[in-house]
Amino acid sequence: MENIDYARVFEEIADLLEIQDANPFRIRAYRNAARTIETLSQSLDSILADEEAELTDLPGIGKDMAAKIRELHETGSLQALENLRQEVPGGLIEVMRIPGLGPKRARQLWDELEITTLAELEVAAREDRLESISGFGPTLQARVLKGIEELRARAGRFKLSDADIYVPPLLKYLRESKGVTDLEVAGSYRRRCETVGDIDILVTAAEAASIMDAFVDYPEAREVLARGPTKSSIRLKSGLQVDLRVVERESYGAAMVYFTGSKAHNIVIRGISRERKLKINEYGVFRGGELIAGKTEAEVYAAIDLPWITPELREDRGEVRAAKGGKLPRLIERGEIRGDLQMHTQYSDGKETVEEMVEGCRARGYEYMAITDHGPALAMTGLEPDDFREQYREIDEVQSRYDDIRILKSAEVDIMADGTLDLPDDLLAEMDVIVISVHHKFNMSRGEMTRRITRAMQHPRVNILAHPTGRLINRREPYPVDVEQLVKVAADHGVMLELNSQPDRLDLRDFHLQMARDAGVKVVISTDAHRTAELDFIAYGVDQARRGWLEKEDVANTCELDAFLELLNE
Ligand code: DGT
Ligand code: CA
Ligand code: CA
Ligand code: ZN
Repeated sequence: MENIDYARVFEEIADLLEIQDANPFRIRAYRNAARTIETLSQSLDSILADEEAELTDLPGIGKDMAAKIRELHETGSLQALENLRQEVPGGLIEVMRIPGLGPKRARQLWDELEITTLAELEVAAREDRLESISGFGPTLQARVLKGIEELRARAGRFKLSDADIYVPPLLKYLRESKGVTDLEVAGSYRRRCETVGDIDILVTAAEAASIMDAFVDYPEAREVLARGPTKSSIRLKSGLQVDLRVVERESYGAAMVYFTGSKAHNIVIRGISRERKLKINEYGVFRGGELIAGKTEAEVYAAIDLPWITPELREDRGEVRAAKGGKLPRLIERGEIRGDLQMHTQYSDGKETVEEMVEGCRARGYEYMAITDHGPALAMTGLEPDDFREQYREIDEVQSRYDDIRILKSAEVDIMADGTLDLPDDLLAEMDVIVISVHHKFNMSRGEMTRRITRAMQHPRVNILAHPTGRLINRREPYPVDVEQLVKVAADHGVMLELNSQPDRLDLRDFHLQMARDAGVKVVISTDAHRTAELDFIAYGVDQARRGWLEKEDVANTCELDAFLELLNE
């Protein structure tokens, strides 16, 4: 089992307990355990294999949790979960995840309307029956319907970071099987899309049948959806679907181009082929019946007079025109990032200390970093001005011991509903860099929200607008906001826009980044790390930046420290 599979079990228990209105401490214990497991750098299976290792040494894992982990490891299931599943209808978990609902309301729907599935919830909402329950009303009912629709629209897509858990072990397994020559992933996964519908793998092999056997026998497969001589499909236990195609060596490049897509990109290059009286498909480029290219991608593009195009750009957003004109961007690379400009510590909702975060950034070779704990508007965890001053003294102290990294004093300042900031100007004046963002009151009109944010951006000390649209992939739509207007105000007032690298944020999105770049607005790629391990999320940010056509020059935190500080003062 992967760590995330263990974590999912504990999350499910916590959800079910919450619907049952169980003791909050018990619920929290399961959630803490899930979080610990999810972010371990070592696999639980390998820890369990080690006689010496003690699970209870892990944070949030007591005796009881350790026993449950062992039970899961040994039996593949958990009695406690099975019992709960008997007691609570499984569909209520989905019901509870609809925005505006939650465990308490899911419980109410169950008690009062006997709703146990999304389908039943939808019928009840369409028949106006939710309004009759206390605490519900027409607004909530409309919101529930919208939530169900949104859920359906994105059903089945995996976040790229989740696919990244399941794909590498499968590739390793396949590469170790007999007779494999080339093996690569194509499709949206190769283009580094923020979510993937399924995984497309291409293989060349001495013997197609034996690689197909290995594929359908993959121990992590839940079911075999199709099995053929050159194409098979499986569904993994995680629910992720994988297609595997075996192709001839002389067609490998053509198949990579075709199955990498996107569909829209393929259509454009097919048009170009036609202009040249050529035919292009997954087998190659043909003049009449003669194969003129197919072995490598470069050869295929060259046959239609194009340079090789990076997969991240293959979205029909101008890449073929740019390729023709020799104007393809030289995309940013991960190694060019010199600092991380958003992260949290134990002062607010982060899990590690200032010093630990500094060590994490040094380990990644950064020259600068900003500690950006939340301001007071963030309920429960936000800091008051005095807390920031205390933290800044600690930063001075830590800084005095390191001369290879600059620790910038900062805050993630909340934008209030009226566009003012949740921290006073005298404190802002003590900061090296100021990051602002919206964390509450999302239900505004597009015009109001845009005015709110642009007003905050015009505060003379503000440097960076963080996660500008507030969306959470697969969980929350962006708040209504005019991103074009944000880009314009950013250009006019020298504000940088953040690309937040949290795999469920990736905000701004790729096409917004392209918009920012075209307007000459600098982008900052930050991780918003809440622990040092999350500093590695930068890879997801860089992937999306590449999809947004960004070059080194477009990204402020590729600058050396002095140049970056100069940008802040512009
Ligand atoms: P996904 O799986 O929804 O995240 O997105 P993709 O891009 O991986 O799409 P998928 O798995 O349906 O197909 C893989 C690639 O195969 C796709 O990017 C382009 C190519 N392809 C599939 N169907 C067609 C088609 O009808 N026409 C063309 N031109 N290409 C296609
Ligand atoms: Ca796919
Ligand atoms: Ca596919
Ligand atoms: Zn934040």
